[in-house]
Amino acid sequence: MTNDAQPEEHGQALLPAVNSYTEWDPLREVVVGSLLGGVFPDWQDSMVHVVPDAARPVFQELGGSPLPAGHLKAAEEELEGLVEVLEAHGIQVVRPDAAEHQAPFRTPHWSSAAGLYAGMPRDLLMVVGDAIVEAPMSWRCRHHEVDAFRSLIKSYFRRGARWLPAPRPQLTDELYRTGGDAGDWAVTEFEPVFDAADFLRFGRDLIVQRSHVTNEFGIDWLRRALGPDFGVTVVDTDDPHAMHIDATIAPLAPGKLLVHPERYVPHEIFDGWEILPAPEPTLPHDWPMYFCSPWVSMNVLSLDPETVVVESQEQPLIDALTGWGFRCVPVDFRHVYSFGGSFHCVTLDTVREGGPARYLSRPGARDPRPSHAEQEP
Ligand code: DAV
Repeated sequence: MTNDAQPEEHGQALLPAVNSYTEWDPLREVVVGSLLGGVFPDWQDSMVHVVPDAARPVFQELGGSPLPAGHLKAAEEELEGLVEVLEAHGIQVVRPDAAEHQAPFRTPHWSSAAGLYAGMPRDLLMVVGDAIVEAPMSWRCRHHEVDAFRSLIKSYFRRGARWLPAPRPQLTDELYRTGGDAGDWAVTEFEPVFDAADFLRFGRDLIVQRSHVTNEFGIDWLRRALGPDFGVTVVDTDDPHAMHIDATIAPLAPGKLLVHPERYVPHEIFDGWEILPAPEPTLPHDWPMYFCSPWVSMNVLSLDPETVVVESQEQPLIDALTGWGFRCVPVDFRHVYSFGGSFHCVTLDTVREGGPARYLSRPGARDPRPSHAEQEP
C-alpha cells in the first residue's frame, strides 16, 4: 500500500481521491448516509432550541430506543432510491460502515444512553478541497458518530487526502448555557465546537452561521486549520432555532442562491448574486418530524450547476427551480425528512470536478488575499 496521492478516474477527468470546493460543481463521488440501527437520542437540555417541541418528550422517554421500525424502513428505501438515481447519473456512491448506535457510553464527566445514527454525514464531516474535516459536535449522543465513517476516511487518507480532525471536545457542563436569555446560544465559548453543516463552500471562500451547535471558538479553529488559502466569513441568519445553514441558504450555481424567505439576511458577499426565496414546503402538518422543520424541502443536492435533486412532492419548489433554468431530478424523501434532513444533509460530496476559485465579493474582508492567492495552484 502506498500513501502517495493517486489520481482517480471519475468519468473522463483524473481527479484526486478527495476534491470538492463548492456545493455545485459536477458531482463524481458522494457518501450517502445510512439510518440503519438508528436510535432516538438521549435528551440534552441544549437541544431545546432546535428540535421540534413534540420531540422533547419522545427523546426524554425513548432516548436510546430504536427509531420507529416501519418509518425507518421506508426512509432506508428512500435512501436506496437516492443511491440508484445518483448511480444512474454516473456518480460513484459510497456508504458508511454498519455501527452500533444503541450502546451506552460515558466519559469521566458525563454519560449518554446511546448514540444516534450514521444518517447525516453533512453534519459531521466537511470536504474542503483535498481535506476531510471531522467536526467537534456538541450533542453528546453524537460523540462517536464518526466511527461509522472512519474506514472511509482512512481509505481517502491513504489515497492522498488530508485528514483534519478537530480537537476532541470534552462536552462538560461548562460548554452548555442553561437558563440563558432568549436569543442566547445553547453553547458557550468553553472549547471549539461546530457542526460541519453550519458551513457552505464557495471555492476559496466558506460561509458559516453562528448556531446552537457552532461557536466562535469552533469557527476560529476551522479558519486557522484551513490556513490563508481559504476565507471563512460569518453571515447573520434570522433563525432563533439555528442549527445547520443548509435549510437557510442553498447555493446552486455561481451567482444563484436559493434562500429561506425569512431566515436569509442579505450580505454584501452575495452582491451580484440572484436570490430566489424558496416556496413554502408542501409537507402535511401532521407528518412526524423529530429533528427539524419542513424547510428541509430546500435542502437539495446539486449534481452540477444545472441539475438538482428535489423531493418529488415539493412541486412549488420544482416549478420555481425549473423556471430559474434548472433541471430537477425528483426523488421521494419524506420519510427521511422525519429523521432530520434531506438530500444535502444525508450526503457528503467527496469528489466534484473543478478547483479552487473565488465566487464571492469581499468588499469588507478583514484580510484581503494577496493577489497570488487568486491564482489556481
Ligand atoms: O429547518 O429545521 C434543518 C437543518 C437540517 N440539518 C430546520 C433546519
